[in-house]
Amino acid sequence: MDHDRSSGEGVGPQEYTLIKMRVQELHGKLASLAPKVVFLIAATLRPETMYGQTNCWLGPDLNYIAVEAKNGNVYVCTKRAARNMVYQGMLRVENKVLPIVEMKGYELMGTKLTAPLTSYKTIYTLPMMTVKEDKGTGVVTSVPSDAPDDFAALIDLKNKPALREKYGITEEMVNVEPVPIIDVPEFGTLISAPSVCQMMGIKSQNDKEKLVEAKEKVYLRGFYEGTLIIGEFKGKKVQEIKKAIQEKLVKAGEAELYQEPEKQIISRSGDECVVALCDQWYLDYGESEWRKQIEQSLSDLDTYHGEVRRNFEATIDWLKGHTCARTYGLGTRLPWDEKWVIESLSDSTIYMAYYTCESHPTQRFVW
Ligand code: A2H
Repeated sequence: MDHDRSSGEGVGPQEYTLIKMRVQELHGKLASLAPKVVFLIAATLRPETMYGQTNCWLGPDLNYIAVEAKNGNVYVCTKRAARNMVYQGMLRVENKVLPIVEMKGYELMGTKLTAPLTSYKTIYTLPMMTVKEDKGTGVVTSVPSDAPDDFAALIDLKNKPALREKYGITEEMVNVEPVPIIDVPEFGTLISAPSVCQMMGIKSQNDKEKLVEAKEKVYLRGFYEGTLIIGEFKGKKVQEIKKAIQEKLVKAGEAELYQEPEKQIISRSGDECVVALCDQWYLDYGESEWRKQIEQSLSDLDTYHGEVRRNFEATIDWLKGHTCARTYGLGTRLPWDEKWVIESLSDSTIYMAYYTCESHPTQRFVW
């Protein structure tokens, strides 16, 4: 909780879609994993762009591990991502990271992968210098049509034979072109990221400041005004079908949902915090009968000011499941599940109703 943190107060969870990219042939450090099925799992916020994947980015100097997933497959990602996953029921062993193989990004370069939705039958792992170890899984799927970062890193590899050589990348591996997947009215039939990069004179992933500006232009327009021009959701607005594509991928076993703190959180005991999937009691403020009653009460109330009424209405609309119990601290035990203690602010909200019929006077005043 917020007051248990020494940094990262107010930081919430960020959900990513993990795209499962199947390793076609197990070589080098991955050879010992045979006959298991091995996936590089790429974290994306834009599952609707997966039709345009052309390659996969790894940080050449980052550390990666292979871990066993719940379904018996093997996942390759950073240790930090695996540490979040073991608390989200995604891996075979829970609450502890057990790497089967450890490797550097450069040891995985040029790996052949099969990725969902893209028209390229094989895509390759390639180096990108700006992949961060402390974000997502450290595996990034590349959609150069709609992500300026991806486009810039790809042209770097196409233009620089020495860079390719350093990581054992052949010309064939970078012989891919951005695929038009999203139509943005202002950009016409041009593909967003390449045309904005060209307009702004971006020639490499080192043009960092210009890339920040290019990304702002491309992402906002692509997300709010874009229409998909490929696949089964062709003709639909990106905003409307993002969730449907995510669900379709998850259902087909081609993706998983994963969460991590949106920024680093350090606990007061000095540990880096993770997002864990835990059992939790909720106050069901969204329950329709309760909601009807509270809306009726509000309409009978003189709020003296329209602003107050609007604030109430907005909160009633927004408030759904509210977590109300924790496993430690001061407070009253939850009567029907005694390992939980009612969180003090929730207690003040419900005790007027609850203690009218079920009284625990001695516990209530232990502070
Ligand atoms: B997105 P946020 Cl088409 N290092 O996926 C650097 N970048 C990373 C990363 C890491 N460790 N992990 C994920 N990412 C990228 C697709 C895409 C993305 C498109 C357009 C925009 C976009 C294809 N690349 O992201 O800092 C991944 O790229 C723009 C926000 O958590 C991921 O989604 O906001 C995005 O950054 C997550 O960035």
